[in-house]
Amino acid sequence: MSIVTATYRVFDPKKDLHKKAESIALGLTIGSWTHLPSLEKQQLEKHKGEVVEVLEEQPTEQTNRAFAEERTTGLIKIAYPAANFSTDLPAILTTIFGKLSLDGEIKLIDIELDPELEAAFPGPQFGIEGIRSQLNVYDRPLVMSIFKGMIGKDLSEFKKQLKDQLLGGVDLVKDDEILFENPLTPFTDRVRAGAEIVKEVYEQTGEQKLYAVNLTGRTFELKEKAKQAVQLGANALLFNVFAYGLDVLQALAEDPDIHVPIMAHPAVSGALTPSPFYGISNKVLLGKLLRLAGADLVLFPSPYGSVALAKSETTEIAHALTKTSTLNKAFPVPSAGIHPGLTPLLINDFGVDSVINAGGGIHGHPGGARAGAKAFRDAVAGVLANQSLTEAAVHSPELSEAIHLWGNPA
Ligand code: 1AE
Repeated sequence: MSIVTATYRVFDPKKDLHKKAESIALGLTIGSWTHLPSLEKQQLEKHKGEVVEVLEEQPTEQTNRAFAEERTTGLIKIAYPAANFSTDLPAILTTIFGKLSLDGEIKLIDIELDPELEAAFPGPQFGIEGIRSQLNVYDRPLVMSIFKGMIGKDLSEFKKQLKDQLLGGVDLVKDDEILFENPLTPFTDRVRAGAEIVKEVYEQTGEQKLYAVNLTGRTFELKEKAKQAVQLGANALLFNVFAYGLDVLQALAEDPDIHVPIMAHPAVSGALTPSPFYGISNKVLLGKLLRLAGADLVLFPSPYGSVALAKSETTEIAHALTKTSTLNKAFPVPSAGIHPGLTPLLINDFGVDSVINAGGGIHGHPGGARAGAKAFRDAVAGVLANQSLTEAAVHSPELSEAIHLWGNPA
């Protein structure tokens, strides 16, 4: 029988984790068990949630400070039969963490879908392998940059920024997630101009590039808009998935007419993940669920920049996106406040199968975006050649300037 298993961290004022686990397992499935007549028990057996494991933990200082009275802290793991839900993420999430999430003192730490259930989800359509083969880049982390300061600017600025970033050597460029439909750079104009420039750059350099246009607007218009974009030459999409919902991402990823990589932005996810006491772990939300729903590239805060996550969390996200499974692997894209000096740390943490992504760290380069992009490429090449950044900078004035400006924390 197909199942989903959920692991929660609980903070139990009644100090009985087994009882708590049993009440969740039954409360989220058949309601009650002990007093049922045996015929009903037989009928409901296949719908009953099962407590798989209960593990008491030492409460941390933080836990002791957060609650007025003493709590028993621990992990409880519950298996939910797939007979209870339809095969879609809204049904699964509502089953395992619907009303339960309102408790406010329980955090969803992990989920596991058995292989049969996992196979019902699309996963990344291109993933790491597919994107590498589109770009013809196999042996290094990809470098990506973000349009910056585009609000209030017109298409000539868009074209200039895109060209500079691509000619500097980045592999992918994404729209800023806060750039929506607007009269100065309308969606379709960005797509057309983006496709033209990607072609020009290919003709000039022989390098294939991806430009991810921000797919925005009302939910029920997104599919048509994405299809139109693909017809006009879009070769990637950026999607603010948590402003819409995971199932919307899945619907886009599954559509054969939207056959381009989809980049998931973490905007809004911070409303669900940061508390240790409630919400959903980053590993589940940005890792497992985004991969299941079909994100090819996943942006998340790195441990180092302007908005940072703990390294243990970023490692878990990256692992969830790339561990062996029936689904394609998604590219981890540690982001936010990234500059060339962080390249050794990022490659050390996330390996070659990752994307180094920067906005301010490219556009803020004293030599402009083209020099900023070149500084990143030279930093990557240096790290892969086992050089320190200082050594790599000897033959790269762009990297040298970047280190001078932002530092070399490695
Ligand atoms: C975690 C998302 C990062 C992002 O989208 C973004 O725009 C970063 O910009 P910079 O690199 O911090 O300037």
